[in-house]
Formats: sequence, C-alpha cells, structure tokens
Amino acid sequence: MNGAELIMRTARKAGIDTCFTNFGTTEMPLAVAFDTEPGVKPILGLFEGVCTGAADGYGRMTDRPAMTLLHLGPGFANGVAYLHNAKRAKTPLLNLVGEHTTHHVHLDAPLSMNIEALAGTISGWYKTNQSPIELSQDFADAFVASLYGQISTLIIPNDYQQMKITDVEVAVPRFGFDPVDGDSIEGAARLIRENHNVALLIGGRALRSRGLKAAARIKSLKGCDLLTDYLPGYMERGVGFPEITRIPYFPEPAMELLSGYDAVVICGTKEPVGFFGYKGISGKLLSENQPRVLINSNKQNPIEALACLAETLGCSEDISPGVTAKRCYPAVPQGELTAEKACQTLAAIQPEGAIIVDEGVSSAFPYYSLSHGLLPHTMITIAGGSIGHGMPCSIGAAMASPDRPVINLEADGSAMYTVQALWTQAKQGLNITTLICANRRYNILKLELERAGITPVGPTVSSLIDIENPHIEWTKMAEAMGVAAVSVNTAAQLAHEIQGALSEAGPHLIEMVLR
Ligand SMILES: Cc1ncc(C[n+]2csc(CCOP(=O)(O)OP(=O)(O)O)c2C)c(N)n1
Repeated sequence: MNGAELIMRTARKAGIDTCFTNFGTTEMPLAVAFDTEPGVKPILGLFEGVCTGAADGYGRMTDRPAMTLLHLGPGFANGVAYLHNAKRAKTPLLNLVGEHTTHHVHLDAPLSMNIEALAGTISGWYKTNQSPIELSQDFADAFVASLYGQISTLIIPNDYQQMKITDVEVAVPRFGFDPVDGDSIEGAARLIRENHNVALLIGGRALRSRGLKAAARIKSLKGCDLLTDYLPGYMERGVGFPEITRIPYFPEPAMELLSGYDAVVICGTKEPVGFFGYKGISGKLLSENQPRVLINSNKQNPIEALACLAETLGCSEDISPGVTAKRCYPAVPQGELTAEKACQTLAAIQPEGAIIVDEGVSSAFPYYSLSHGLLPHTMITIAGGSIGHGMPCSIGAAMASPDRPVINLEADGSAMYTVQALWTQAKQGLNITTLICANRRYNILKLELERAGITPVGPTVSSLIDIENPHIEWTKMAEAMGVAAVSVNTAAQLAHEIQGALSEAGPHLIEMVLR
C-alpha cells in the first residue's frame, strides 16, 4: 500500500463516500487510488469552485464531510470562494490538496504557492503532512475537526502519496462534542424567566429538526419569538415546523425587529451584525443595553444546548398547536412573470421533501414568507454571500439525497460564476431543476446604489450592472452541457414546466424571463 491508498482506506473507514475533484500531477497517486483502493466515489468538477460548492451541499445535507481533492495552491484558491460559504454555514468539509514532492518545494516551480497561507484563511484545521507514517492519523484528525462544523485541509506532498507504507494501522476517528455548559444554559433560562419579550436567535444545526423541536418546546411554554440570521445555512421548514423569522437583509428593518426584544438568547450562531457597514448606522444589530447570552461554543452541539435549555425551563415534550405551521400555500398566479410571481408559482407546486437551494438573490426576496406553510422541505441559502454557490451546491445536495428533488432558485448573474456545474449535473444524471431568475442585471447592486443615494446611476456604472448585452442564451448554454432546457415568461408556463421537470429523471433548466 502507498500513502495515497492509505488515505483512501482511512477515508472509507471514516465513512466518507464521495470526493469532488479536479486534480493535477501532484495529486496523481491519490487519483489512482480511487481505483486501487475503491470505496470513495470521485466526481469531476470542471472548476474547483464547483467541487468545493458541491462538497458544501453534500455536507449541509448529511452533516458529514464530503472530501475534495484539489491541485496545489491555484486549484485550492479557485475553490476558496465557495469554501467561504461552507465555513459560514458551519458545513463539515475535508479538503485534500497535493503539494510538490518534498525535494522540489524549495525550487519555486511555476505552480508553487503558499498553500498553508490559503488554507489558514478558511480552515478550522489545516496541516501539511510531515511523514507518510502519519498520513492516516492526520486524515483522521482532519475528519474529526470537520465534524464540529468546519473546514479541514490536509496538504500532502506528492512523494509521500507514492511512498510504500507497511505496518501502519488505519486510524479510526473518534469524535464527540464537548458537553454543554450548564452555567450559560442557566443564564439563558434566567433571562427568559425574568424578561417579558425574549427572542431565541438560532442557527447552524439548531435549524435541523431536533433543534427546531427544542426551540418549539421553548416557544410553547415561554412564547419566545424564534429568529435566525438572514442567510442561515440549512433549515428544515414547512408544515409541522415552527415559524422562524429571518433577520432582514438591510440594517434598518433588522434593527427595528430586534429592538422589540427585552433580551436575546443565541444558539448555533453569533451576535447579529449588518451585511455591510453604512454611514451613520451601527453595524451591530443589537443595542448595547439589550441583555444577551450565547449558550453554546463552536465545540458544543447547539441541538443539545437547546434541548438542555428546554429541560431547564421545564418545557413539556408537547408543542402547542399554534407554534407549528399549518398547510397554507398560494395559488399559481396568472400573467407575465415577475420575481413575485415566480416565487408564488414555486411555492404553489413545490413537492414534499424538496430541497430548495436559494440563490435567487433579489428575485427570491418574496419566497421565504410564502414557504412557512408548504409541505416539509429543506432550505439551503448562500450563507457567506459569495455568489456562484447555487449550482455547485445543488450537485452535492442531490448526490447526498438522490431520492429528493433539488430545486435551485438561481439568479442569472450568480449562475454565470459557476455555470459549468451544469455539466457535472448532466454527467451524474442528478435530479436538479434549476430556475434561472433572468432579470438580466445585477439587481441587488442597483438597489444598493439607490440606497447609497446614487441616482440616477451614471452610464458607466449602469453598464457594469447590466448583463443583458450581449444576451445570455440560457437554453443553448444548458443544452450545450447536456441539460434539458426551456424558457418561459408566464406563471402558467412555469408551473407546467416545473411539473414536467420534476416528473422526469435528470437535470433540467428553466429560464424564467422576469419583467
Ligand atoms: C464571489 C462574489 N463576487 C461578487 C460579489 C458581489 N455581488 C453581490 S450580488 C452581485 C450581483 C448579483 O446579481 P444576480 O445574481 O443576477 O442577482 P440579482 O441582484 O439580479 O438579484 C454581485 C456581483 C459577491 N457577493 N460574491
């Protein structure tokens, strides 16, 4: 067995089954080991951002890491933007990156780069392997670190991947969250008991069904409102789940919402701050005199922390009927498509168990408020605001949940960053329906310019937020990569095409021409 095979064997033993890759010469032994030590399925992405975004989607669905295999510093750098979203979503994810052979590193060859410096900006755990004997243990350490909900990056010199290894045991990862902190739970219980109007701000794993159940128990007894960040990574939603209010994107309405609370209990996320800093507006969304308490650390499980808080407060297991969503959905609207009508149409026909990957940016603003009473589904958002995440993330979500339909609400500008993800969707035959929100501009930037008082927008800036000229032919582009595609401009056509796409295996793209 060589070092690369030892890595694959360790990965398999840890339970890793999928690797999103775009490799090169320095990772050759690892690529060969997919055959000689089978068990981890490699999936080719035609750009590293597709690989890292897909690994993010996989990790969000399973709470287990998918692996990536990337080429040196430049390959890793191409993936960083979508690792950023994964980091913000607290996704478990494990990168393997090849390094030049040890006797070549100091020669400053063309592809040489400081990989550790790159890895350090994004990874909760990273290391360059120092000896082939330690490869298995390094991998197991990387795996364990990722399970806390962070990125691990293991950099492996090419000669160590090739080196023959005998008499080394395959390391078995041992993972456990730290126990919850009784003092902060007591502090939170006191805040809830002593204040009239308390918000429970939850994120990360707390938005999975067990966390939501604990939050709903607390709300049933104490009436706390349940809030989450504007861009939560992953959320179970719909009938039977409690309503979670998203903190608005712009700071004024966000502060208005939060100022209504006497105190805030935070679990699975951190104190809320605005997306951007604006002149004369505080970046912190809570005021200094609002009491707050955070009930978990990064190494404690927020689900356990919430469940423990529910017990401490004496909440019953039963949830009040008023706390969870009842079935409620809009009708398919009529007429030409607008962003509002596109969201209504999706909400009207979205099937049970759908995984909604929301990168609709400004076109998706109306969707969330329509989705509370839909059939149970999963919502995934672009947690770090690094656009181009939707198409790759859908790949990982579909690979992790092959029996569930993935619907990617995708803004046209964002889609263009990683459009080659469609090729991987077709190659793998994934059940993904991509709904392109074709407003043909960077609309959110137009809104931000207006907010900044820059109206009318000058011709040069105007041309920098217009993506219509030349016209992007979505159906041709999708078809060129093997994805069936159609363009629609009325709500009725959209409803018909979504239903058709969902009833047929494989990926589909629907261009929604928005007025
Ligand atoms: C990686 C990255 N590059 C650039 C940006 C800046 N940015 C934010 S939104 C946006 C345009 C979004 O346009 P589109 O996806 O078409 O959505 P719309 O605003 O039209 O709703 C850009 C360029 C970003 N957030 N992330």
